[in-house]
Amino acid sequence: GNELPEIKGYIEDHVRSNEQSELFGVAEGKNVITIWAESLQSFVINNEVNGQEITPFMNRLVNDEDTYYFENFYHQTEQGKTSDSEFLVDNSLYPLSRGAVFFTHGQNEYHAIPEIAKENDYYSAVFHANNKSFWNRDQMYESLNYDYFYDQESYEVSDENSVGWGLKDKAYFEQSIKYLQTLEQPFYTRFITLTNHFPFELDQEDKSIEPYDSNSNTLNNYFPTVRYMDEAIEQFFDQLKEAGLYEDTIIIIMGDHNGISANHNKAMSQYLEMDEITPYDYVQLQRVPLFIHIPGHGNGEIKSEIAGQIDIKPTLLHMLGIDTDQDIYFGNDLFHNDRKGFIAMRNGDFVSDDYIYTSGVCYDRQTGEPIASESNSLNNDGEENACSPVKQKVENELKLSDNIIYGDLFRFVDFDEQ
Ligand code: GP9
Ligand code: MN
Repeated sequence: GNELPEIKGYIEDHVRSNEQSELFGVAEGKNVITIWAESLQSFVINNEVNGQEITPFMNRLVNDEDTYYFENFYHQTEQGKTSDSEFLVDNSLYPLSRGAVFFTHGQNEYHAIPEIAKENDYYSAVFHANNKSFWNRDQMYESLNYDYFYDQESYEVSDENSVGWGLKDKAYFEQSIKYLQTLEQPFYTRFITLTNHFPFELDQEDKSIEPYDSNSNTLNNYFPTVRYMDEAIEQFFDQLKEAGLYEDTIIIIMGDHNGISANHNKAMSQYLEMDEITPYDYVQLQRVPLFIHIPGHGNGEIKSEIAGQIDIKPTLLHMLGIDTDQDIYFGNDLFHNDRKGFIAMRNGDFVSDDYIYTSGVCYDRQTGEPIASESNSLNNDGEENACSPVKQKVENELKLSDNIIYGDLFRFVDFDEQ
């Protein structure tokens, strides 16, 4: 544990803010529902296919007075896909650059949201209609201190109500409500959807919009399944209202990671009416929606500052009125302005307030133009450019996070000491 002083020092100096967020305590004692919108990318929000809106419900939420929408929010996942996004959110630590930390370090000591929430009288549960051992969730959820996992066995799954990976989202939410109603309150919960998963299969009867027309069936079929998920989430909101759970609950909706890989860049450029998808564009396509919905709040707005999955833990805990002075994490509260100024991708690429760094090239974030292309290689000959100072910070931060995981360092931390 002799790396801990350096890690704590880094967090004091570069991550933690002394400013209290403007929303500190706004959701104190309220229930929390987080909805993992499978493979949802931001490019579909307020967009159309074949002249049809793709996500009418979420589009309304963007401008809803009780909702904050983060339009420059990035996923930071790697090979662990959904499980990496869960890891990022609950711990505000980075997943690993290879493999899935849910598998490789499922028995580590963590200090995740469920544990902290429990100290504040919260009950925690995950709802996901897949096999409980997928991504080693059954083990990892114990390490993260979840109270209960409503896995596939909690659901009635039949040929009629399933497609692709399993239970359709609408049936999934419908069947979840009865469990949710029995939970001790306040609760912290996660709902992980499944229908909008590659290869984006959907029964004809569930298609409210037509597929796109390009050489990529993946991209083509993505749009109707995204719409289906949008409808399922809308229904869930209605069901929460009917169940009397809506008023006392804040709802976070987040895309877990991209659904359309670089293999479909040609079709994507056709859809977006661009000449090509450059490496800069591809980074921008890693934006996923983040909505924070606070019923009755009234001050919601569209937030444009850069943000990432690493930021959710401090943001949410502060909204619940839980201070994080003794905690160890790498994200920033999205409701104060005193932030690090960069979002690190797990492969070392990053987005900063001013630049986007990818494939060894430094781009202007606003224009997408490469900067100082003559001396743009950071790695090969060590030349400096505008991205270099942030690149060093990103590498250091990823290393410190890795050290925590590889060394299982939270075994040596007493998070309650004053
Ligand atoms: C599986 C679901 C999808 O349970 O979370 O996983 P993914 O392939 O997106 O990581
Ligand atoms: Mn996923």
